[in-house]
Amino acid sequence: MRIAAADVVVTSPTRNFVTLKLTTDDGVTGLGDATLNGRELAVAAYLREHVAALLIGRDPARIEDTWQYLYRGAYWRRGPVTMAAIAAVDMALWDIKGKVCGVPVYQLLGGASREGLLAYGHASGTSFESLGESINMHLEKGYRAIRVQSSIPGVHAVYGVAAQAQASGERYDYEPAGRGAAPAQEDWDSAAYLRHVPKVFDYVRREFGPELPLLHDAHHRLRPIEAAKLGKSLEPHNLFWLEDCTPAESQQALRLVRQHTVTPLAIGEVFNTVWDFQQLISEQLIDYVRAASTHFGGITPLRKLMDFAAQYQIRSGFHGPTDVSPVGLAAQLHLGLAIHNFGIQEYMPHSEQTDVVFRQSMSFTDGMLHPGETPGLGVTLDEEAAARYPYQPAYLPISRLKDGTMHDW
Ligand code: GCO
Ligand code: MG
Repeated sequence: MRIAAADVVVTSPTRNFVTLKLTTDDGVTGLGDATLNGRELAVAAYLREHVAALLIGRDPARIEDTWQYLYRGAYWRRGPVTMAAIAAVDMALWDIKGKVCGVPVYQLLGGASREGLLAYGHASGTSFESLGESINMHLEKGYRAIRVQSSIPGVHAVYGVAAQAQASGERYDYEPAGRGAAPAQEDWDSAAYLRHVPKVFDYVRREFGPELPLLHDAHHRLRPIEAAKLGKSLEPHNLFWLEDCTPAESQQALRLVRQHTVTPLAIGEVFNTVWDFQQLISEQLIDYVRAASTHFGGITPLRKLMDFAAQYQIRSGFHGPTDVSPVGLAAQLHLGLAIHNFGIQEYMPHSEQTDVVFRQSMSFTDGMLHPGETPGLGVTLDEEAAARYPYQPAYLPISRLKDGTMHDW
């Protein structure tokens, strides 16, 4: 069996997705996610112009060798564009192998280690009251773990606080920037944030009790000493994790945070290779790995990362925003089901339009995700539906301090 075609599909059913479709000479197809939010067409071009032709004629069964061929063979390693492109190839090859063998991909990865995957949903509010409503809505939908984000007095627009749709109970597809030719601008004030967040968790624990697993995302905005202070101030509230408390480039920053707090730490949604995690894992500076299969080179390297992390009792908390496509989500559901050191899976349901373009075998029941039993990854792409939603420029927001200084978003 040989790879006969490699096609890149860009579609925008409420948000942009880049999908690689590989077809073998026997007519078996495999899908891979190559979506890089706000820089989508760079990965589409990388695949179309530099990878597609290299794949034609290769044996689709050789997943590891193809991964190494694209990673080592390019000379220019790592980085989000390269690794999202390689991820798409890797996922598509696992999808093909599953279909050829007639089993879901998790069976190829060692079989299920659990019945389902604990998922967390995104609750948010502009006031304590609306936050409480949002948490209740998630509990009613079955979520057993909840990420809590809140507006901050004095800050105009804050990361992670959803617009109207969520509060009214509709399905929402969190697109903070919206579409447009340039990024929207938000503002930021770390001191105001550090004063307010402990009050938010005082409220949530008072209303919802001590047992509900709660998570919070600081979205790379704090300096190490500020992050340490936040972690310490949230200790009485027993968080499941504090996410991305400092910009992720500096692994050393986490040493300082760790010295001061026992609040569990999660990091790595913007990481691309094991090297970004090396110090964090070997020095046990984090508790959860936030990588996404889509931005980390696919299932093959993420599996290796999790085996490395397992030696240090570090668990998975794979990145699952709506900008990871249903194909990328499926890839990490199969992996999460198979590995021993699964922790939790982020879950933001995709929009209805997205669910029409990508049909999924996965299920969400009583707060637990399962990839389903369809051979391969369990996602099919409706190309006619995809063609109805052409690419639209969309950017994540940028963030500036009150004096105009650019800040981390
Ligand atoms: C999360 C993330 C996302 C990112 C988004 C950027 O924890 O889910 O922080 O919401 O902001 O993936 O493209
Ligand atoms: Mg995050």
